[in-house]
Amino acid sequence: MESVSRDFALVVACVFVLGMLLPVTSASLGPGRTPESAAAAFVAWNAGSLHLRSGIGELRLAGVVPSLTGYHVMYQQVLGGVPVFGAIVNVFVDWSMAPRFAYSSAKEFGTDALAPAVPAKDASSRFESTAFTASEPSLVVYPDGDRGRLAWRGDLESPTAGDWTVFSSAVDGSVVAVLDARKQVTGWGLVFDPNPIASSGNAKFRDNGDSDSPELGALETKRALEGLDGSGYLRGPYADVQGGKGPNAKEPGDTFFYTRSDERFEQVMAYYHIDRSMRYIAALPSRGGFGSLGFTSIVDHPQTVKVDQFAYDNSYYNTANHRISLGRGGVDDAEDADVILHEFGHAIQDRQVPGFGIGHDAGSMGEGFGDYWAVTMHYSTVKPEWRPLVAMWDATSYDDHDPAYLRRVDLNLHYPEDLTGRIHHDGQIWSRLLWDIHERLGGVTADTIVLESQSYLTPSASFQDGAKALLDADTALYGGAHVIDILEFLMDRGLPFAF
Ligand SMILES: [Ca+2]
Ligand SMILES: [Ca+2]
Ligand SMILES: [Ca+2]
Ligand SMILES: [Zn+2]
Repeated sequence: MESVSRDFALVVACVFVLGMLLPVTSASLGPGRTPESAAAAFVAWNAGSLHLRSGIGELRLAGVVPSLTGYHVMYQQVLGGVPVFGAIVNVFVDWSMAPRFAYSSAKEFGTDALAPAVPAKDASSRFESTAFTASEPSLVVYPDGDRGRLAWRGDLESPTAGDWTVFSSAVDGSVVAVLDARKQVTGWGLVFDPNPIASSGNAKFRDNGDSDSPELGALETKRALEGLDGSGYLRGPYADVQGGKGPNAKEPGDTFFYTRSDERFEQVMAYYHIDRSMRYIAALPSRGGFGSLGFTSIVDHPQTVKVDQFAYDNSYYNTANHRISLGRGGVDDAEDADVILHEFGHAIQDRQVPGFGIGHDAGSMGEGFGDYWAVTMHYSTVKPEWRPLVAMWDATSYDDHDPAYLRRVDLNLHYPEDLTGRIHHDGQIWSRLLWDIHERLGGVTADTIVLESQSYLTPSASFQDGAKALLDADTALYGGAHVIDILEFLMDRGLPFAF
């Protein structure tokens, strides 16, 4: 009984049943027929086209679900006593008890030997050695391309790191598949990416009091908003966005199409760009496969963001309440992804080393990393000569350069003589170091080293600590393959380092 109800839950959760319409077969089934008997007869007639080598013999009744038009008799495919994950035959039986058609995702494929070489207790201890609580392992055939792999299935839960269904080979213990067990919806929104000036390559745009224009409207680009929780709000596993002076965006259909004069546009900006950063970090190549936690501390809970919070032109991350607050002075700060991502940079560091940023050096590295993070995230959408420039749109309200920018990561500043004591300025020594590493090693490798290095530090780390951490991270991650490059760039900046 237990296994029947579990399999039935699987039917409901199954997201990849393949549609396949079979020809209607008429039948006279006689009196006393039930949905089950009608469906069983239908399966017997159509075993070949349902991909059932052994006909009804490889199906186990999973449940009968009524709908407006009849009954849906669902079977779980079972090979050698082992259920095939997601392999369901769903037979439609109308109100007159005539079976009409079926949808089948049954598999006709070769499988591993159907007796596990890895015992259940080994799979169990493996699942439980992670940061999760795990269900008892259950044996399944996991469809892997055109082959069925015998696997232990574990349903893993964590209050902070999500819920996952993991399939571990019952032949050799390797990871076969990891599925996100949370049901989420993908919505759509209009955003600047990263901002109208950098994305268009045209420096002429101005705020004009937050007004819409056809040219700016053309740069409001449709993007998928992933992971929405289905509440209609801009909430998901990685971002939780709230408005300032007006209401929180709420769209029951998860379509968030606003123009920049509507403050909900800024809310969509915050959701999209933080969610995108989180997904990027979560997907960085992890070493060691499942069970190695990667940058879990960064991505394991949503970042709260409040946009359009105050009328003055500032934004900040607060290490006490862990929130990002963005102002609406001049260009609304959340209309420029660089500003959002700079603040998110502070959040990343706080998630790695709580309270990071005490004192001049750590403060400067925090500002430099925030600028670097904005740049590495906008890199692919901005023309090369403007990539090092941060917040080109927000800066049109207060900067006289042509084009305007808040800061840049490619200045030739030198330690210690170019220090001013102001961390936003001095952070440009650090961001230039990171930029050079990025340009030499490429974004993914540089970002991985930089993020990993930050995990080693204390909240009041010195430049020398930060430099050593970069070298330590490269040694741990890549066997020191890039140590010579990093040393070269440290010397270019005059930054102190020691092994
Ligand atoms: Ca706006
Ligand atoms: Ca602003
Ligand atoms: Ca404004
Ligand atoms: Zn900052």
